[in-house]
Amino acid sequence: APSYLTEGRVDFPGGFVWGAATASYQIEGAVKEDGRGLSIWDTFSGTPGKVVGGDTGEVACDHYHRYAEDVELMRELGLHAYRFSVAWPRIQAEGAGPVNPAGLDFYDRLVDTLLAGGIAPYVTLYHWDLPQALEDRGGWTARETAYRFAEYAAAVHARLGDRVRSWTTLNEPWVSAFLGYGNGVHAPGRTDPGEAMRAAHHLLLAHGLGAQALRAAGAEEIMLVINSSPVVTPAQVTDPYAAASEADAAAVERIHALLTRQFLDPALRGAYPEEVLAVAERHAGLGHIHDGDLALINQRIDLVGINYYNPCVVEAGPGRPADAAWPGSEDVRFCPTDVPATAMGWPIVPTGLSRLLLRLSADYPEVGLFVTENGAAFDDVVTDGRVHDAERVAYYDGHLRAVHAAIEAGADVRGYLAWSLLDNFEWAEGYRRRFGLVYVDYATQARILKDSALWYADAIRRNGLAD
Ligand code: GBH
Repeated sequence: APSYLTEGRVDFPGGFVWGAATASYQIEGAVKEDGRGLSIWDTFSGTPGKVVGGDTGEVACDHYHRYAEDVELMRELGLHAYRFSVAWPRIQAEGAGPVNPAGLDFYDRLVDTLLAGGIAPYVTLYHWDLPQALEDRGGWTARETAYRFAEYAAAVHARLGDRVRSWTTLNEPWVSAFLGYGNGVHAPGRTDPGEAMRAAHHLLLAHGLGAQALRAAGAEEIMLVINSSPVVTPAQVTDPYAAASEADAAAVERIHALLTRQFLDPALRGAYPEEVLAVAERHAGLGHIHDGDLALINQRIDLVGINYYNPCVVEAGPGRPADAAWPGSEDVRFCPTDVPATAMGWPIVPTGLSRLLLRLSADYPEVGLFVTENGAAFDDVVTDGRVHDAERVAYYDGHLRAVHAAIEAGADVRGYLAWSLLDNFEWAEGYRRRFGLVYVDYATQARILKDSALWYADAIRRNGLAD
């Protein structure tokens, strides 16, 4: 067995929340139904050369029509919670103005079906499908988009707030800003470091204004979800306690500031890290940061959601930024590692999740943590109607042990959501990358519970891991 598998039985604290997550554009399909408008991902995936195989979300898992069957699978697995996102263009086709009741009806039905099955809905308001009409007016580089987001958030809460207690404003604003406007790997596919820095600020503003609107409407639990990674030197990938040179330690802290503190310091403390302000000033000036913005961004929230897949491995290394997604990373080299990796090429390092949770709980003790995504793509094959995904079982086992270790060491981690419930549209990678607990045969839309799903159901039932 790989060395990252620790042994022995572990029990999670009582009340620990177990679940799974998805996102609207990745699973729903039905992109033209019931008055849905276009999103930037319809445009982007419809542009040749942007997504592997020319795949789009037009049909995806057809969840829009099959949601009841999918909730039934969640019940079989015993999920406590299901995190899904609302497609903004279903609610406001053009991202502004009167709401589309038919779009809200879908989420209304979904929420009722979940509650009838004893599953708590965790609603994410923005998981990357910006209405194209807003992108045409500047998208996240435009300040106005933040105000439109707050109106949209209030509209969704007005319909679902009587039954949904947990609300997430944004999923992974770093990805929206730096892959969407920095290296152009995601929609809208723009490539300008100044635009990326502006987008990051307007996303934070949208979070603050949205959280304020949700709180005013009586939302019980408000969360910001970030993609985060522990930033480590190559030696620390396998030896978490390896010492780092002063230069390497500086590279580590710079990348940690760009990836994680850029979002959590404003949201939780009302201030940008100095080095992030310097990068913004260099690429965008500071005119987009208005007086009072940081106070608006710094709303009281209940939880920070952490999406973790792999550590970020760096060392000091003068040069130009290796990737346009990382303005401010001059003098940092991103390093390859030789530990086993998933089909995405992402190194498998469960101890990275303990390291990350412990650092965040030390740095931001005022807020609770929740693992809102963790999971892996492997090349699944169906044999006799089964999927024997032992590597994914090992991945989940290792990472859940890492979460448990962090809790034992004092981190306040309230729950864990597997990414993903279903195989789905993996953004720029299309359908070839499968992250699901449930296999989707796209030709027939048949669902097959993978071995990892059965294993996960067992972990949920015992609130822990067996020997
Ligand atoms: C999540 O994004 C998404 O929320 C989800 O929709 C998606 O399906 C899932 O993960 C799996 O991809 O070091 O510059 O190369 C994960 C986003 C992917 C962000 C890897 C950082 C590497 C950045 N992360 N990525 S870089």
